[in-house]
Amino acid sequence: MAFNYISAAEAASLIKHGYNIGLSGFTPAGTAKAVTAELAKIAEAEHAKGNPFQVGIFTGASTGDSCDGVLSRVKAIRYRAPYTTNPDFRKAVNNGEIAYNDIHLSQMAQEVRYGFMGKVNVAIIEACEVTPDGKIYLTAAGGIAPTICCLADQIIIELNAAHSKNAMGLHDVYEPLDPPYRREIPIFKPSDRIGQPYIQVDPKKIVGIVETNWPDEARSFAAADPLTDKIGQNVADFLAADMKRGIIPSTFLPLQSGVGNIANAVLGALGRDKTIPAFEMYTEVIQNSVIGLIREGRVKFGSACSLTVTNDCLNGIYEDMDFFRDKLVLRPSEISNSPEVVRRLGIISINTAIEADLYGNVNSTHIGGTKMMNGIGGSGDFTRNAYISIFTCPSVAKEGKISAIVPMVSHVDHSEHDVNIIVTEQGVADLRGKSPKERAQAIIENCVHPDYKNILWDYLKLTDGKAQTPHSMRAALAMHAELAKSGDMKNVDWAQYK
Ligand code: 0RQ
Repeated sequence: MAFNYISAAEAASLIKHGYNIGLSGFTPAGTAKAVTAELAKIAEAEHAKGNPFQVGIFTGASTGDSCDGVLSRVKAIRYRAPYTTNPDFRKAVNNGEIAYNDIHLSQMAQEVRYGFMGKVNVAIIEACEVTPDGKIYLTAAGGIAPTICCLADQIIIELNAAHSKNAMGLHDVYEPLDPPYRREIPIFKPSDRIGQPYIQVDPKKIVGIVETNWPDEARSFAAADPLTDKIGQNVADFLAADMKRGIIPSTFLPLQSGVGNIANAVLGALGRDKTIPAFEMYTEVIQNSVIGLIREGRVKFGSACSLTVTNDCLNGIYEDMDFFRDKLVLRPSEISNSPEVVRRLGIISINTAIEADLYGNVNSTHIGGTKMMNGIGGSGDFTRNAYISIFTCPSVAKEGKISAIVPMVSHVDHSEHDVNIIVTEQGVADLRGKSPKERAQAIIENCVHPDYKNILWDYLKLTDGKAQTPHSMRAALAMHAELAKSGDMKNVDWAQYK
């Protein structure tokens, strides 16, 4: 079939007020860019005429500025799910301008299929190749692309020359059946391939192809610093010790690691620790550090949803595809993050907390209990089902005015039942096999910053010390209240709660 080649502006004009649009991509990797940037211009023009213009966005994870950024600045987003990292989007959500549904990334595709979020009108898919018989070859991420291609009335392809056609073959596209027909997802090791390297669609649904040359909008990383290096080293030392004790098999287990500078530092430290054998990753994002470790032979295989790497790193992969072809696979997010597969493979999960409490509950999403930061991402998919679940964070934030360890978290994303290990630059609290009271001791002794140790011991003295989970209900959020009042948690005065 001969396709209709159109401009990004013509493609955007197919999208009407009230539509739900489905986007390829996962993190800024593989996300459509040109059509959403044009859509923002249409929304702005319509608003200037006094007309409403807003859409719903369904995607894999965060996107780049050319989607969440431009669209939130012109107030063109009514609804969005799931995870996002864009500062302008965050501002709009916390101003009450956008209905934001922060769900586990593994659940996004199936919740769209189940009809929980409404119809997908148009899918915008970034591809490195599309064939006349409707085979779409994705770029740097799997995301929810297979599902939205299947559900959408119309598909727009962004054929992006910034992604080499060498990306063809990177993907393993597989979509499970819905209950009651679902079967096991037959992945038994990270390198197993179970699907096709492309998405097959009816070519008649492809209403236009937009040719672009627009690199991914991935963030670059801050250089490692002594704090993130120390956290990374603590994680590596803990894992090496657990392997020595026989808790982790001597062949090691596949790792999942979140995004950001701490995750990069953790992987750097694991790569350097030669007592840990070369390992595999079954994860959602592959960052620069993993690519370096694959080249060095320290990571044997990487299964992920996206290559969330800098553009020079991505081009290096494309150029070296003969080397990487049997060492990397990209999957849709419902497979890369599948709880079933995570539990089966025995993944060691490593994610970042905003704050943790004395009993091991973790907040990954909210500041001060009410304001959204980014979202839960895939951290819950992995944590709940991991062989060992680890959370890392610096012991203090904002020049020491905030303790990351608090009596009670202001919002719960990962409950005490799921969190095994907490790591700060101060040390490692091993919560496995411990009662809540034992966990509190381990966390204060090993993870809390020296400035806050006595404050937290004194908090426990306000409780009866006997209950299953000792708390003073009046004082449990007093450190947060003090931060809001004076700007420094250290000023908390327990005397008023005695
Ligand atoms: O503030 O931006 O003003 O400097 O929070 O914190 O230390 O820079 O760390 O960028 O790794 O983000 C949990 C948000 C950490 C992230 C979170 C302030 C701090 C700073 C950011 P500034 P850092 P990071 C993989 C798995 C959830 C999803 C997930 C995240 C800013 O890792 O979104 O894990 N995770 N997904 O100063 C107030 C506190 C604070 C605080 C830190 N206790 N109170 N502010 N900050 N602690 C990804 C995917 O799923 C795709």
